[in-house]
Amino acid sequence: MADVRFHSLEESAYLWTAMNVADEKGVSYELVPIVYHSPEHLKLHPFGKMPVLQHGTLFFYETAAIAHYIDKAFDGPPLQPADAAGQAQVIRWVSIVNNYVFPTMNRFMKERLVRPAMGIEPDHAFIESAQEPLKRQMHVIEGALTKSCFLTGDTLTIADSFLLPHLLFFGRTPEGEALLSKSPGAAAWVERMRARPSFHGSISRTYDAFGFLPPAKGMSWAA
Ligand SMILES: N[C@@H](CCC(=O)N[C@@H](CS)C(=O)NCC(=O)O)C(=O)O
Repeated sequence: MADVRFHSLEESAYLWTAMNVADEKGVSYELVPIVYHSPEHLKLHPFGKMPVLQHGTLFFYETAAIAHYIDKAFDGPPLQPADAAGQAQVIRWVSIVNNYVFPTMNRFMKERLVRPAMGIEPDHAFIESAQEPLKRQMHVIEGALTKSCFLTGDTLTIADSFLLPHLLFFGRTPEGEALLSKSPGAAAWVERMRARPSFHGSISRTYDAFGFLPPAKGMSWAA
């Protein structure tokens, strides 16, 4: 039996973060598909989002709480630093992803790739309005990843698992591909994340679910 269950749809970027944290920690999991906004889903998550973690009789929603719980409740390599400044750095990066990166890069990927792949007209106004924020976000990310191997230092933390889905999928858009080609620190980080054994736990579940999207042409990792 798996250590934990994730109640979610498999295409959720936040699910991938949670699975990546579990894979880094060595915690086994199973995916329990939800019926989006069904009474059962809303009972698990009053705001109708995903994923929700189940560990025995314990349930948690909000991916920051899920990641923290997996890190603290199980044996395995620590995925957060012990010192106050290191912890603050991790919280800052998780907040950056939640508040700036996810709303921009995730929506951008959907407008640029998913909608056209489904024959739906993208929101051109959003695509235009996202250009400057995307550049700013990549500038900040590149600044961190030229200084160290991972977002907050030379050891992977849960913060890296939060960023991973976004750079992977944004990198498949023309704008993401162009920005990554000018961001050697971020591009090397993507390669580094993909080379980790943890990547193969989550890739089979979520990345493959987006196999219908066009791969980024210049990126060796996007094929
Ligand atoms: N603050 C939530 C956000 C989770 C979230 O937005 N998940 C997306 C999937 S990646 C979702 O539930 N989307 C469905 C919706 O917004 O209705 C968390 O950290 O877990």
